[in-house]
Amino acid sequence: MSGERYNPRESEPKWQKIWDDAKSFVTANDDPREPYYVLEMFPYPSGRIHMGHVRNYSMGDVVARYYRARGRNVLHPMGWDAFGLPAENAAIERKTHPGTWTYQNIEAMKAQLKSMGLSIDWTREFATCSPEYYQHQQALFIDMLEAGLITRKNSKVNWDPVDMTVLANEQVIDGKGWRSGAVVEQRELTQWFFKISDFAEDLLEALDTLTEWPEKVRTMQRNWIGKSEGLRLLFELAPSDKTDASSIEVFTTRPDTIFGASFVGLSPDHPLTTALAANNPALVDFVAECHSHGTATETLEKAEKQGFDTGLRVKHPVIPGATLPVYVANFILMDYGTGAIFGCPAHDQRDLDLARKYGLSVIPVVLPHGADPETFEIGTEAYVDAGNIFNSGFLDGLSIDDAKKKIAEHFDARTVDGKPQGKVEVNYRLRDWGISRQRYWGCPIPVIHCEVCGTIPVPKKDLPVRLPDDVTFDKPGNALDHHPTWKHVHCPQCGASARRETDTMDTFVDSSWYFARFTAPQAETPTVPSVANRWLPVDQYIGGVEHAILHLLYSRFFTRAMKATGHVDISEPFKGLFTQGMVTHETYKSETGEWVNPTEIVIETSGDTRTARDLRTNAPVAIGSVEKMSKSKKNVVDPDEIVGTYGADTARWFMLSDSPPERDVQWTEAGVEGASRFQQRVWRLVNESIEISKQSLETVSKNDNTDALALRRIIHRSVHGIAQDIEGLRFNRAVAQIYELTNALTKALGSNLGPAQRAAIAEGVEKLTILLSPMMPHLAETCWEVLGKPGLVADASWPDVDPALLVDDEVTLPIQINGKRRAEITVPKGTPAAEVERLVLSLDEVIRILEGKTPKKIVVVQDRIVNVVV
Ligand code: ANZ
Ligand code: ZN
Repeated sequence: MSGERYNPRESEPKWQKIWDDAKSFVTANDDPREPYYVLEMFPYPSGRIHMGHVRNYSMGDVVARYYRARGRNVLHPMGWDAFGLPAENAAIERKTHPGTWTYQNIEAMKAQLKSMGLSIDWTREFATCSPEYYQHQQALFIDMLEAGLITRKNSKVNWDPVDMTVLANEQVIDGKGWRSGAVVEQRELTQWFFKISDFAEDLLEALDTLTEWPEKVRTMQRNWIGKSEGLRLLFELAPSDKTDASSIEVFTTRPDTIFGASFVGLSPDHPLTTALAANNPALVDFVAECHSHGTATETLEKAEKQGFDTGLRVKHPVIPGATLPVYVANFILMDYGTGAIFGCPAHDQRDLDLARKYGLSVIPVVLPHGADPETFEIGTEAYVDAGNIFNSGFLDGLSIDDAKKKIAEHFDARTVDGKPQGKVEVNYRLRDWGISRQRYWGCPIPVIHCEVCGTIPVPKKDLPVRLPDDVTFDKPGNALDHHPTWKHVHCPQCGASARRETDTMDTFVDSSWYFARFTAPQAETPTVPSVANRWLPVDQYIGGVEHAILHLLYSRFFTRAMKATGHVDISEPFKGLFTQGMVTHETYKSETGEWVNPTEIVIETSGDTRTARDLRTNAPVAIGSVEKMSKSKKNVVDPDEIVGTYGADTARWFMLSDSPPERDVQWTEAGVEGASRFQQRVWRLVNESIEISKQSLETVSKNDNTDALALRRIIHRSVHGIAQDIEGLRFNRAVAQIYELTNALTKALGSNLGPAQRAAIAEGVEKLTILLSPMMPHLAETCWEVLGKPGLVADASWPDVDPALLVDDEVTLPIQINGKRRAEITVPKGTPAAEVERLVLSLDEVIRILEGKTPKKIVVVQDRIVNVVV
């Protein structure tokens, strides 16, 4: 084999089969070693893996293989997030069943993942669309329903008119459906909700304990939960013939600005609005106009501010005799606070927009530090920053915080309608999680609606509630609802004719507990608590930052809900979280402005300029900016092609080597070729040291040879440093250290090597092979084999480190020749005199000064000085 090029196409499938046959990566739950659970976010089976997957799974595999080598019992599973709309759309397009499409994709993608040589325990694989999985999700649903963690309520929902389904607020982006891109409408529907808002405070507080999460993700979750401390405040209505109501309750976080109030605002869905609309057709029209937009906060924030003067007035709570108008305004949500506000245009942008539009007064009451109260004015921008209160009677001169306290006390001491006028209150922006979806390809919600008994959970013995296979997608909407028989059932309680729930669960439910299922994927209950508790939380979770809110927050909630129902005994699912950057590539455009795929061009370099032309037509192609790989810009490379050309190890290596893992990595031909060359270099090095490695070397531990000792220091430092970098997920730095070690070993190879040097090289090459194995596992196995090492490198222990070789204990000795300092030399501390003498006499400067004479005497004071007498 020696002398030949390394051939990944031959060796990669070979080792994959050997690992498979040896069950190398199958994990036993009863293994007594300390557990370590590493997980990458499981893929949606879209049909093919992309380079983002390659990057994600390469990182996870390094972690998995590393901790295996460290003697941990590693759990590294893989599955499929397999429910969801694309399967239904594909079914409609291709006239097949969503399941057929899904399982074909799974098969194709699994083959791709296997070709990457990932150390995955495939015996634990599952797809969330299989009844074996979703029956347990249904059981969890029933337990959570019984534990009061789920409710059914009527609510305003985001309706996607293209996908014909409800979307969660998180799934509405810029007022549009996250998948369809259609402008979302508002509808009122009865929906199932997980009561995530009950956990708002806990979900918020526990973020502080997630010290192994990126700060940015924690901040995003904090903002999403959106805790506000404020005041509920009653405004007395001035007598009016339009309503019997006597007061309006608002929620404010800025009671300190009360002297700047210029109106009270009601949500279009506020009961008072509804009551007033009964006699006011113009108001009915206004409310309808508001409803034609989505409910998502973002949509409301961006929409133009609109108001409707109800004609009602309230008494100003702190200025005797003054009154304020009552408006209905489109930006006020009914399900936040009280659905009513007081508007202070000088210090709130939305209020200011409304005030400018309808000519309401703008009274500044917070004076920026250093500003002149006589001339300070508000233009088109509200002033929302710090300052001191002014124009505010008894609050004048106070800071915002002090004014908040004082005004809260003031209102607490007064009463309206027999209640305190103001009460301190905490509010959260986090809404309950609406999970009803009017789609077929999802987990059926296991309930039955009976006219006599109401809404009844399906008895557990009747689970799973299976999706029917014989469905058609020729009509828009929910195929389950269209099915002729599926929904007609008997009530499990009274036996009367009843109706099955035809909504299915949001697919984010499926991914909210799959990590727990992996711990006992064949169990007859959703989890085996003792097993789950041993494995969980996941030690290291790796995935994209796009899941910072949705999936990661839902999973945190679901884990708490599973704890409350006895399925696990932990609250946080993921101890360590790592969000990797994206894979980018140059873009190319033809003369006619069409995107061109990298495989269709050739690049020519002359000096510093690079030009591209079309492979077939020779037409020039413009080289564009570097962007995230995406089908729409055609700047994608296909993992299959890369693996076919260079091998999986090269792809893995390049993905790990080029940038810090949290940053974007740019895929380049030059980069992947560099990785491929490195693979061959390692292969040559190993081959050239086979003979050395196979000799028996009893003198290995003798450190009396400086070169050998220096090399051993590099080896041991690499072992130590690479371990630290992998543990810190600094894969690119680990890779850089492997390069250095390879260089050092290549340099050390040569003729006339003494036994200590040969031993050091043998040690170094063996250790290099192990260090390499998390990143280039196939190459490492091949090297291990040719070096004649026993077993598989996949089973080898991480090399031991001699701590003595890590301490930086070199000394620089001055060299005096005939009493004059002429040179110096750096040697490891404690280097014996004879060795120092040898080294000194081989120094160029010394040879020059000696001019061929033999020194009379050489005195080496260990670790201090060298005196040469000529
Ligand atoms: C008066 C005021 C003056 C306000 C001022 C702000 C600035 P956060 O911090 O996000 O909780 N608000 C209250 N309920 C609302 C609802 N249902 N829909 C829309 N807006 C609502 O925001 C709380 C602030 O948002 C509250 O404080 C209220 O306006 C408004 F200079 O009260 B504020
Ligand atoms: Zn019944």
